[in-house]
Amino acid sequence: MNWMRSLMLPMAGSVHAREMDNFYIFLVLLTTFFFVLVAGLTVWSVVRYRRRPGVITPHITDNMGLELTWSVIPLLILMGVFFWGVRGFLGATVAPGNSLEITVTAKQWVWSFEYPDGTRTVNEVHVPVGKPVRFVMGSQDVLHSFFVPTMRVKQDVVPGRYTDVWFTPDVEGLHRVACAEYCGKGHSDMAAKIYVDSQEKYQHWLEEGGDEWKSISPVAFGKLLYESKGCSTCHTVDGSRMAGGGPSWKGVFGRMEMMSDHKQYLADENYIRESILNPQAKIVMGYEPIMPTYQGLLRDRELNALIAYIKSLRN
Ligand code: HEC
Ligand SMILES: [Cu+2]
Repeated sequence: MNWMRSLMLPMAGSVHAREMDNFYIFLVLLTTFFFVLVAGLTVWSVVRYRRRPGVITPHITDNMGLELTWSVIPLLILMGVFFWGVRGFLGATVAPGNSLEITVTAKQWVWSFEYPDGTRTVNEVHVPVGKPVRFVMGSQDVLHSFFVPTMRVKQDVVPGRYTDVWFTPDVEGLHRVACAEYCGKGHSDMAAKIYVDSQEKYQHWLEEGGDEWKSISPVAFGKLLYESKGCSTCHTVDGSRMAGGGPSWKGVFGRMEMMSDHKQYLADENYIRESILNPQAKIVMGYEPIMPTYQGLLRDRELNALIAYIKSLRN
């Protein structure tokens, strides 16, 4: 059956994909069998009962046994097909609880991806082999469709609501995403790459982080991190003080900061870095020591971007 698979279908990248293929090939074989059977019997009857001089064709009006046979056998087969289909459909609908969740945002004409730790990528996403991954998807403009041929999944991406797909990739390497819903003139360019990585490669990629920082300035990247890493829940950037939060970042950089122990420090790069990685070391006068440490949660590149952003708010 493998030759049929490779003849008719693209490579299968998950257990689900192979199950769908088996189902598909079964349906092709089943319908071929019945096509040949019915067409063959028709031709045979035409020949067998053709008009011949002196031969009277028997006049048969019904045959209970035959009618039951051709009703009951197809009924049983179709019920089997139905339950096989439902099983596959339900399996494809509900993602396992331990899935890696990746948020997908579609907009004309790019796919952007966001990981649980806030790492963001554009048109490229890495997933570990053998682990279920669930894509939670939304659109910022029109209808798109997330289609991964090798995983045999395709799902509309709709503005104003979330849809999802999931699969457990088990073939390492490059898989492709295409938009399968015509969405404007750049539709055919709306493609992304899914890299299914070994555990080590995936870990390495996670440490490296996404690629978004490559395309924007450190200040713009810092501003994104300000929102995605939760700083914005405690710090404003317009000079106002957030209730129960920390000092506004506006004007902090380069200023002499008074600590709760009445010592003063210049807020330079090192001070900011320490404030983020070890917030309890120096507590700004008038504030509670509630800031969590970001040690191990931010990459150096991200720290630098945050510092650049805070610097840009100097005045
Ligand atoms: C739960 C609230 C909270 C969150 C979240 C938070 N901070 Fe803070 N932050 C504070 C508080 C309160 C202070 C002042 C007390 C202190 O110095 O620890 C502070 C102080 C600072 C300072 C020193 C400010 C000054 O005026 O000297 C910097 C810089 C800073 N935070 C950066 C960050 C960054 C970057 C993030 C996100 C990665 C972040 N904070 C997330 C509460 C928070
Ligand atoms: Cu599209």
